Amino acid sequence: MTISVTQEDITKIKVDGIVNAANSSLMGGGGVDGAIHRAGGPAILEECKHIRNKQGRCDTGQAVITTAGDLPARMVIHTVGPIWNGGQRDEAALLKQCYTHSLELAEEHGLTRVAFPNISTGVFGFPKEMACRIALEAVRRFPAQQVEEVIFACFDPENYRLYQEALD
Ligand code: AR6
Repeated sequence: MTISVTQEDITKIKVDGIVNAANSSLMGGGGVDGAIHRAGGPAILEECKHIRNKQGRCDTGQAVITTAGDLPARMVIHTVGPIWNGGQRDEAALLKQCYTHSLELAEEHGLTRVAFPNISTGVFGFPKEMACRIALEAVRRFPAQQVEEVIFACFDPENYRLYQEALD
């Protein structure tokens, strides 16, 4: 599996699947979640509502999948990162699960190229350096069969630098 990093808006990336850093309501929000729903149009929210009605809220560390509406990507994987709470609430393990569960969904749906944002490192306050280490380890250890390429779409310069350094 190839791992790369780019500094761009994830809503502009043309891959099979992009990952959304959602919240457990699945009803949209700010940050990358807001950007994805804005750019993707109402179809994504409609599918999220359908999922909500069927299974209820999405727990932290879990992921669900929808189509991508008007986005150039084909599918959106919505995962719920942990809110940073000083590290005492299993945040690291939960963040790792976000990456692993998202990749499992990608495998199930035959997605070969997947782009991740830096889950939990915005509003949810997860320390960026630790999040970078966890994300890379989770992706590297994932036993991928379908997924050939993972792209880390870093939006802020600090995350971009961290991933670049870690991948060098
Ligand atoms: N493309 C790629 N990355 C982005 C984009 C974008 N268009 N916009 C922001 N980021 P955040 P969280 C980066 O806050 O911390 C929402 O309200 C941003 O620089 O989007 O997991 C949800 O509904 C940061 O590095 O997600 C939840 O309630 C990263 O995306 C809550 O925020 C994650 O920041 C989730 O918080």
